[in-house]
Amino acid sequence: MTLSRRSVTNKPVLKIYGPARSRASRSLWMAEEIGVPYEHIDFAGMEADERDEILTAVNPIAKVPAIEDGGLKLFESMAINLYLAEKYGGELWPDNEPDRARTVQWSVFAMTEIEPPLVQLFLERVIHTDENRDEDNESKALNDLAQPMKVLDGHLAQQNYLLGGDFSAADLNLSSIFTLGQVARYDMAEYPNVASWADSCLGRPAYKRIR
Ligand SMILES: N[C@@H](CCC(=O)N[C@@H](CS)C(=O)NCC(=O)O)C(=O)O
Repeated sequence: MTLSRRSVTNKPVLKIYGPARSRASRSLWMAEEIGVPYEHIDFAGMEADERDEILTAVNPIAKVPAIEDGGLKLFESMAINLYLAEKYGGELWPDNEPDRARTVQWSVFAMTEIEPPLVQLFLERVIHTDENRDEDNESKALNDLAQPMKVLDGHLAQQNYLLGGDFSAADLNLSSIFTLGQVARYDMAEYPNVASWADSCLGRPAYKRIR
C-alpha cells in the first residue's frame, strides 16, 4: 500500500482520506489554511477494493473525505471542517457564540441550498451525454440556485466576508462548493458580490497548494 504524504512532521496525528480532486479538497484546504500537520491518504494507484477496505474502516459508507484524528473517526466534509476549525483553527474559528452559530448556518446553507443544484448543473453540463442530458433538469437547477444566490449576493454586498471583514471557516466551507460551479460553467454575472468573494477565497495560497 502506498500512502501519499503531505506533512511537515514525521508522524502527524491527523489523517485525511480522499483525493484532492474530490470533496476531500475542502478538508485538505482547511488543514492547509490552519497549518495543522496531516497525512494525506489519496488512494493514488490503489485498486478499488483496497481503497474501500481502508476507507470503510473510517467511513462505513465509503465516501470521501473522511478523517482520523487521534481516536476520532469522522466523515461528512462540513462536519470535518467545523471540527478542524474549532480544534485547530485559531483566527478562522470565531471567538463568540453568535458567529460560531453563523458558521454552522453558512455551512449547512452550502450543503443544502447551493450544493445540490450545483451538482445537478454539473451532471447536466459535464457528465451527462447528449442522450441522457435533460434541459429541464438544467433549468430547474438554475432556478433552484437563484433565490439562495440572491440572498448570498445581498449579504456580501454589505461586507467582504460572511462574518464581516475577515476570512473565516464559514467562507472556506461555503466557497469550497463553488469549485463545482467553475467546472459546471455556472455564470455568476448576476451575482457580482458572490463572484468576487468566491474569487478571493479560492485565490488564497492555502487553497492553491492543494490543487
Ligand atoms: N455529503 C458528503 C458527500 C461525500 C461524497 O459524495 N464524496 C464523493 C466524492 S466527491 C465520494 O466519495 N463518492 C464515492 C466514491 O468516490 O466512490 C460530504 O460532503 O462529505
